[in-house]
Amino acid sequence: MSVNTVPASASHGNLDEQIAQLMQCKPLLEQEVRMLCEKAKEVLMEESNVQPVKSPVTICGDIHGQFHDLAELFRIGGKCPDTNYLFMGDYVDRGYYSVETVTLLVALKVRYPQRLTILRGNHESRQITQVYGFYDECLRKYGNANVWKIFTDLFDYFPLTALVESEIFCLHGGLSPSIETLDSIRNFDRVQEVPHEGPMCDLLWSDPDDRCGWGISPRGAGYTFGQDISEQFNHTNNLRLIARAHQLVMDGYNWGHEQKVVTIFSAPNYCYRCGNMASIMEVDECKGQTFIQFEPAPRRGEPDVTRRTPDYFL
Ligand SMILES: [Mn+2]
Repeated sequence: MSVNTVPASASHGNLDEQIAQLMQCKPLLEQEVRMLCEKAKEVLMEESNVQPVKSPVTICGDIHGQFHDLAELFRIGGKCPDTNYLFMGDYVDRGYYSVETVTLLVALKVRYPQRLTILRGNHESRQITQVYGFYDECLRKYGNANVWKIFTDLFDYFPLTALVESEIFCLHGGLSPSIETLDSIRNFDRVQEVPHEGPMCDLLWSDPDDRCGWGISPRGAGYTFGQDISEQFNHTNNLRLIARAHQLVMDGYNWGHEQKVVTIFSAPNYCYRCGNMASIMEVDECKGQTFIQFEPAPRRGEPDVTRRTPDYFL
């Protein structure tokens, strides 16, 4: 019997049940993760390196495994698919619920592919996740590294950037001295581990800076770029704004380069100790934007982490 004989109304039943389970912060079985990621790969591989997105859409920054704060984000911003979302990467590492966080977002992507866009962050990488928590969390929750392998293989398919209504360019990190046009981004082969250098690396690692021109990044990857660079890039590509994540900002959002660049950070009280607000940016039908700030969800018996030192550069 072909799977095509399953009625359409029943085809999402299991996935809806899995989403309901994940919303309660309960991970899926390894075999369920494997099947989910196979479907997600089919969806993501069809997307562009510069994935077009329509308004209205709510744009979000780093989540970093803070599952209960992601639930708070959906409570404040509206549930998917009632609200369209664009997430700009860094779903895993740092927080204690990277597995539940990334599984939920991937499940929502498979269930509502047109309603949700999930870009790649610099933490969606085999190398970084082995250092900052996701690998260890997978071992702890599944007893082996299979789920880590499945997700990090899937990360290679995540789009690198998105373009909202042809005027807001969204990405995790920032610009690259090797990239002048959006077309040059459309042309590279993204299905690979995040390289240590080069244009794909820069998109996921760079940061805006007060100094003009290109600068050496203190992160050891990507570049810093000044207002002159942002203005030129926006002019060349007919853009109004660059929206990006990647940096902790205490109000949850921060304008730069005379409103040519905005940083959005959606992990409140980052690493459970930074004391920052989080925010999301709603872009309405008329392309106007509104920031919504939010505080941490009530904590649920997490271990004491006050001795951990956050790394503000990741
Ligand atoms: Mn980052």
